[in-house]
Amino acid sequence: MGTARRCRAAVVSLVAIASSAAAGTVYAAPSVPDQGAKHEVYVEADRPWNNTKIWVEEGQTFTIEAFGTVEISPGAAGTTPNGREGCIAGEGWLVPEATCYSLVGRTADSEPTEIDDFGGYYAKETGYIYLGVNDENDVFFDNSGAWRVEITVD
Ligand SMILES: [Ca+2]
Repeated sequence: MGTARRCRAAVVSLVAIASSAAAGTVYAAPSVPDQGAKHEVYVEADRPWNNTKIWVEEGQTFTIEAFGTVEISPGAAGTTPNGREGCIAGEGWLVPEATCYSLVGRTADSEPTEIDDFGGYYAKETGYIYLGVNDENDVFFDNSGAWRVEITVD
């Protein structure tokens, strides 16, 4: 079951994440995931953003495939990563102008975008890839489930 979406893409720009290392701490920068390796992550529906812990360098391209369904409110029918067709998120949503309840992503603190079925994703800035369900910001708490996502760094 579950709708597979193949997305060639790079999403998402990033702003370098501020280091939280305390002064005097030896801090190792994250390494780029093995290129060509497929990384499996879960996008939990009950929080705005999920840090995939997949680190990409500026300009790097990657593909995203997403599977499964989540509930965007108690008892709601399962929602695939495609979201609710014909519904465009407004102000107060995680990513306004993107499809309601669709898979959205960003890198670091860059402008987020909808992860759709086509188009190339690339990291506009160096940092982690974040993914989420495009719900209204104040009603993530009643969501449940997770999409399974496979990210392959080109
Ligand atoms: Ca909700």
